[in-house]
Amino acid sequence: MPAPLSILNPRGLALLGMLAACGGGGTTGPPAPPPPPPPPPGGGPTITVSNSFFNPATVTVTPGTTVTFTWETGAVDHNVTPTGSNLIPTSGNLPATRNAPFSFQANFPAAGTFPFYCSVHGGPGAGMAGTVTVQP
Ligand SMILES: [Cu+2]
Repeated sequence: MPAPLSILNPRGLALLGMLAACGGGGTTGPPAPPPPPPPPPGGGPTITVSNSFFNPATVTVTPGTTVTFTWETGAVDHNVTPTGSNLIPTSGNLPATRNAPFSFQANFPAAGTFPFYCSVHGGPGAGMAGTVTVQP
């Protein structure tokens, strides 16, 4: 007389274990949202160079911040001239006028006040002028 087939033989237990393992690994949720766009280099603000003003004209940042000056589309004949002896770090001075598209970055490693103007459309503290204030 043959032995009855047992449902609890070792092979059957292994099969049950495999079925259980398949239950929890699925990825059925909605796809993850796309990551946010990266911050600008240096993490600092952008000053837009327009016809004929800086926007914003004044920014306040902490030491180590990089400020980006970006010529707005259509902006022509502008420069960034430091007022007095407080040269804008990194770039120092941009005496030559530039037309869009143009952009440059200046890092401000230390506290201070850095006024600037466009020598074509402004003067020290007047017209097309602005200030970067760096304070801890
Ligand atoms: Cu200008």
